[in-house]
Amino acid sequence: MSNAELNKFEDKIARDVKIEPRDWMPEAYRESLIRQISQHAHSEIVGMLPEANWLTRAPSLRRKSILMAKIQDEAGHGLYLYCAAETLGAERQATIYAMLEGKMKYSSIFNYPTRSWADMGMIGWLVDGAAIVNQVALQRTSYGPYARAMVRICKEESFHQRQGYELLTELVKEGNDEQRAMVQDSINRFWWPALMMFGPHDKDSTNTDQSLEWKIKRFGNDELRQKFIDITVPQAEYLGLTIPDPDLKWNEETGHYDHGPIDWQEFKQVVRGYGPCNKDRMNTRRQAQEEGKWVVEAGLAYDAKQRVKKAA
Ligand code: FAQ
Repeated sequence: MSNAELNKFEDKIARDVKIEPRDWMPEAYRESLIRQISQHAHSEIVGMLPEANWLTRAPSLRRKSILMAKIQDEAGHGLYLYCAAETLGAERQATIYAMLEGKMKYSSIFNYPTRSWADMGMIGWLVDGAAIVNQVALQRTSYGPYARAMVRICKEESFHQRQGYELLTELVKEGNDEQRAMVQDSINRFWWPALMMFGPHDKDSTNTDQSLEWKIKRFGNDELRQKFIDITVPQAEYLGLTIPDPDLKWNEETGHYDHGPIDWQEFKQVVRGYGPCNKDRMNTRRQAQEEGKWVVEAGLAYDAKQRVKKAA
């Protein structure tokens, strides 16, 4: 590395000029991006599983079509993100195997079970809602291919969030007491895991300071989590739901909601692989990888043949 290269990189970061695949970049910047983008891609793919659990039990054709479209969108998001990681030199299959071998993470939220139909609305409203808050900020991330992938992903996530909220609105406003109780039970289970999606408090975060400096992340974990809470509480009130946090209250002075302590022990357990569904999720993904091997091999063989043709 020459000083001139580093200066050029730092100057681009300072001026908010995107870093592109052929630009020189510090090795640690490249590695941190591969880590975050791959983790994000894995989350989109594993994230299809909790919803797929309810596809065959959707209560109407309309709901089934919406859910199916949403799950397919998540697959697409995974693909854009694997492509973005490839521009940094991360070979896709190797990245996928790293996740299947437990060497790479995916979002903690997808290790929780979906026990009722209300969970389909809750995932759209809370999980996609949390994902959007994070991803809107990532549209301004410093790495070009990641930022551009986020623009399209955010548009689709926005539809996901809305369909979730609409589903829940119908259940609580037009449903019976049992259906309202089902929605309350769902938020009781998903509220805290949704807050954990934003990662540990900044003071305990390993990557935040450096990622902020490089503008990979544009905000810290706590600021984004707070933003999500501030947006979501009034929406919960409209639905007539009680957020399962007795310490949650509006703070006139700060202009934000105060919230109770997050159970970081639970978060660590889930991230280490001991959440309610970790084993199940990994087994399903491993089986899918094994059964889909021939498709990958056929795709790669076709690609190789095309390259030979082009070169001839
Ligand atoms: N789960 O130092 P930090 C979606 C790890 S997409 C598991 O603060 P960082 C769409 C973290 O990796 C949801 N691990 O980390 C959808 C690090 O370990 P490492 C995914 C977590 O990267 C909806 C360690 O803890 N979104 O939902 C989690 O600076 C519905 C210390 O943390 C993204 O990935 C966690 N929740 O900040 C799909 C967005 N949090 O890697 C289907 C992009 C932290 O050093 C259905 N990612 N860790 O070994 C990001 O913005 C960041 O990576 C954060 C974490 C904010 C998630």
